[in-house]
Amino acid sequence: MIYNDEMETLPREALEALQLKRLQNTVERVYNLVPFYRRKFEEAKVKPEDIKSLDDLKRLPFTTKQDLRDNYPFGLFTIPLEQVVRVHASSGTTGKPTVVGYSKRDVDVWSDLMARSLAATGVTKGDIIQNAYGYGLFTGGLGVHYGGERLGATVIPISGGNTKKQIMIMKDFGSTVLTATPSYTLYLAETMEEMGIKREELKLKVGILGAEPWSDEMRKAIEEKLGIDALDIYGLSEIMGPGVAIECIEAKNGLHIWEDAFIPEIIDPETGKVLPDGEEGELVITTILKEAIPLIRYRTRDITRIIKEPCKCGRTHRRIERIKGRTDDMLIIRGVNIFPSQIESLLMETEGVEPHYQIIVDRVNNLDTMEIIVEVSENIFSDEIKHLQKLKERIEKDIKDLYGITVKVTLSEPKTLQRFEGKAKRVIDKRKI
Ligand code: DLL
Repeated sequence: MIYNDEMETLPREALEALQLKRLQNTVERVYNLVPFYRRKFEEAKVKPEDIKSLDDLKRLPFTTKQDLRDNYPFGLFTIPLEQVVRVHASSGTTGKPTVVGYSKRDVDVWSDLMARSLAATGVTKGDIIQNAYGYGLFTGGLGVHYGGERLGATVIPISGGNTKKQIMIMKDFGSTVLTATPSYTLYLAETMEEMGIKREELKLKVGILGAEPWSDEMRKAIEEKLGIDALDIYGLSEIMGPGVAIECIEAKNGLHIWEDAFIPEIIDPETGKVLPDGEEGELVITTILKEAIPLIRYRTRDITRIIKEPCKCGRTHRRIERIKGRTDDMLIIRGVNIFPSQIESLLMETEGVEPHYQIIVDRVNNLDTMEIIVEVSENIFSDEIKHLQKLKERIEKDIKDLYGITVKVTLSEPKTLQRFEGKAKRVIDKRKI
């Protein structure tokens, strides 16, 4: 279903004219109100009036997570605190969190974009949304919550965790939509099995999953276990939260990025050069509707490409391909670039292993080493040792064939690896510790 027919199907020309107008307003706004931006623009020798076309966007300097940290907590806000009605923060791996603020209008726009996103996955006001994204400083819980209410659906604000109760409620309340990270969804499915509850006993029809990278193979496993359509939702707190981009149920192929609110670019992460549509690189987003903390050319570090072909659903907003990983998650093992999501795809295609794994990277005698610990299925586990040995060797060989590097695979007993209620942490890079 299309939530905002006029905006979501706006012809490209009109959409781009709207983008330009909003971009000019935003640039003017940050230049006048935020000393940080004024300084950066001056350094780049660019003034708001230089932005005459969308193409001029590339003249503006990038903004990074470090810039947000340097201006911690409220230094990049364009409005006084009495006009800020909400703050969120994302906890980085190191140091201080990244703080973002929202004006009343920002929350309103976010609710609308999130309602649009939910509608694009087929959710209507008749649906019951079990919202298992964490509530709190993380944007997942409240972001989905406000969007669900805006759409008129019934939202169960259950948050993450409390897994058995979660399943009881899902069954008793007849939840039709699950919103959670893919890794928590897997954990829910597994707990359901342990409780002896079959997927037919639930009314669940769609999962709107995101906040972390997940492979297509993982999607298949989730859809199979729960008997649902699993759709991908993308967002980041710096830009807004969930609902920046969403897969539509009609195509289930790429995520529409809401271009009346965001301008996406793909750059070469090494040189910063803008790449043409279709090429893979780092996603850079400029917000053009935000009040409290607009961001100009924010480097997301997420790797994807822009799909230029129009979508069969009729929406005119371009799509991005599912996120492959982050530039800072990419493992360089003896010079070979590997994304954890690629390892995940490979494991998931191997019979006898479960979607639970961990990657441990280390450096021994100046040489990078990689160990993959993966759980085996119950039925394989009871097999003879020689079968297990074969399975281990097969995965090692598959990885060698694909990347040309030797890794160590360790099989782990069923249900021994850590489960996650929010974002999964699957890589331990001891080289960085
Ligand atoms: O994860 C917002 C969100 C909540 C998105 C709920 C979707 C659903 P942050 O905690 O700031 O915000 O983390 C943002 O998570 O830069 C990506 O690296 C990653 N990420 C988010 N969605 C996806 C996705 C929320 N669908 C960071 N696929 C982003 C892959 C994703 N990675």
